[in-house]
Amino acid sequence: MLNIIQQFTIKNEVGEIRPLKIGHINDSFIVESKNPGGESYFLQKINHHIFKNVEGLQQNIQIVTDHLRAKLIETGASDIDKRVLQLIPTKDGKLFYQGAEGAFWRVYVNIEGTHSYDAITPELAYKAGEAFGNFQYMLADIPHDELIETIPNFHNIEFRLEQFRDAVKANAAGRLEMTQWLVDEIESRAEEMCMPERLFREGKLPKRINHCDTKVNNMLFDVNNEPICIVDLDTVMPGFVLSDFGDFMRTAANTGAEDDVNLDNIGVNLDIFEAYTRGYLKKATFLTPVELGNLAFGAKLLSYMQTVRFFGDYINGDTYYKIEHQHHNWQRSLAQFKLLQSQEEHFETMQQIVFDCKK
Ligand code: GN1
Ligand code: MG
Repeated sequence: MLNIIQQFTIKNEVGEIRPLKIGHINDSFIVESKNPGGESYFLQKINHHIFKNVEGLQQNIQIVTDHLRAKLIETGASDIDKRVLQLIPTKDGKLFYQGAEGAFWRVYVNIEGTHSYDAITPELAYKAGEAFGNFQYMLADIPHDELIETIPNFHNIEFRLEQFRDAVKANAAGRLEMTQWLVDEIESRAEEMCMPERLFREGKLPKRINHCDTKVNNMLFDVNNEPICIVDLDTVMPGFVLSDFGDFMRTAANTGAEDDVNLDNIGVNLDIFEAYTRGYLKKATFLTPVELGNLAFGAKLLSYMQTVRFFGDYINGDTYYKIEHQHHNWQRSLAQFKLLQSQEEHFETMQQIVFDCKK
């Protein structure tokens, strides 16, 4: 590990290197400085089986962070180094290092004095809504063809359903016998869930630059509990704003955990839903009536999509997400499906909240 970090243009002598237990895809480490108070680093091993074009991925992140930094300078923001991620190049000027064994690595400056949450209060959700709304606003003028789709069709539910149906057909891990009922639940909603893709083809729903992984824990808060930086920029790409709105609700406006083993814990948290919506709409002033009218649908869509993705991975024999135990992907699928059912039950209320927050 020491050999890897030394390939990058870091300023300080390296101290302790600690693995972090975050994310389902990449492996992350904090690299401390040996000198007290010196800059520390966030080292990641990029999962190149999932991000197949690492060069394009890193280029995207550089474009996005440069753009955000320029916007922050323009608006006279303070503490810019805390507000936007900064990639550290290698000694030969590249944005990643490929180790001898084929693994790909990257390094960011670690933003100190910040924390993240897996569960938040309505007060913080309001601030998070403003921050994600502002993030979309700041990225709105990056020309779409400057960014690659780091994972093609990432939040395209038609594509995700195609992959899912292939998994069901192959039944590679022999896990369908006990789980067929959930395949049926997914299929019975498929037509409804593909609505945004149809609206897009009809020219009624635009694509904008999205984060595409607005999990609540991808936002860093400072010591005063103000959102300071949005992290995990791997999937920033054009998509529907419904995705970013929905993914935040999937992870934050849930009374249980993403993989809660006790399904009774799971349900929509309407206070968080309301607070986030209010914050988001304050900043996302660019939304069209069709986007607004479908935000609540976005919450259902992202729970549905995540059910499809976790369950598809379970059927395939766990080839995509990191798991902590044998049936983890099944547990996650059940938890996400339970959230979807609760969102379906409260759909009219969620729609009304969006409508009231817009007034
Ligand atoms: C993955 O690795 P992480 O936690 O940032 C996934 C997201 C899923 C999420 C589910 C590249 O994100 O799309 O929503 O797990 N990222 C990728 O928690 O597939
Ligand atoms: Mg991510």
